[in-house]
Amino acid sequence: MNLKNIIILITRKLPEKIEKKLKHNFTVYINKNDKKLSYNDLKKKINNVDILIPCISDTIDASIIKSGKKLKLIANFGNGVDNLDLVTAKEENVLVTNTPDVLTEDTADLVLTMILMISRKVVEAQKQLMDGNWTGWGPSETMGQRIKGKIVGIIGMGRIGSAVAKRLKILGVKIFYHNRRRLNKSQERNYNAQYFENLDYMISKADIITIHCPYTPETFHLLSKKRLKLLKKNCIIINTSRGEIIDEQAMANLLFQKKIGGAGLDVFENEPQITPKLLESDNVILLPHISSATIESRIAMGERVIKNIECFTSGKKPPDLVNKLNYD
Ligand code: 8YV
Repeated sequence: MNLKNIIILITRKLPEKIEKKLKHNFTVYINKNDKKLSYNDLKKKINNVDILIPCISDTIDASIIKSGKKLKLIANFGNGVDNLDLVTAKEENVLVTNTPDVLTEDTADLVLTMILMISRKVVEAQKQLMDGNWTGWGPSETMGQRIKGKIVGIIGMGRIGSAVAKRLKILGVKIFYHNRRRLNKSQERNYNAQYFENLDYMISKADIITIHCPYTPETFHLLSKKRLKLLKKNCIIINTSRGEIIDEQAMANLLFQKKIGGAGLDVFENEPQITPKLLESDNVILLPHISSATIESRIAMGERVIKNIECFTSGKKPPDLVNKLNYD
């Protein structure tokens, strides 16, 4: 097969090195200035494309997939695939791959960064100084909370949840976790982690809660308005997974009323929109979905996309298949 006959559409600007590698072998439509394609543009552009490389910022729904008359593979540039209609992809015989592993450590680092910054009120303290309001040391100035001995509840103990647990163990916290399946004894020992089947109970005991489950119809508003009421008054919520897993409005109200301790959020329910009350709340860190934004991670994600495409075009099973289709 002449690979140059294979047409690839990359919806966003990827690292130069990755685009160059793809262009070397295939016919590639790139997005030079990274302007997000409108829904209708994407629908038109996908028409004669064999392989689509989308990102989280693209909604690849049934209508888009069906417009890709020649579409055979969606090689998602990202780990989460909640932006894709997997059911339609399967019906239309379109394979889907993602980029697991390569962004685990960077995401876990950002979780730890937010836990430490919020517990020690770093943003608030810096603001006081930068605003020119620091009058000198005082024994009761900007007091945070000690991390050691605190209970951290991890929701979702997959790759990223486990990488977070590994880092937290060094800080001497107690690790509780809730997961679809329980880890084996040696893994639990390794992370010093205690399993809780009952999510309500676990979150009511935790000082910090961090979310690492994927967003699926089952996890939509997993932290619902009702559940959020179970949290301790000082509880800190960290979310680097997907905004839809928490009822953002309910969480914002609790933060604003100081009924919970703080939040570190890298993801939001309706990105790039943010519930206004969050912006008015104290002790929050609000970031624009940057948990995997390192040069190393972006290149590794791109390499993973290339590997999946190369396997597919040479008739081999792509390593990161999300839907198995013909390879079952
Ligand atoms: C990525 C992410 O940056 O991989 C994921 O699931 O949420 C992000 O860290 C994004 O998906 C890129 O498309």
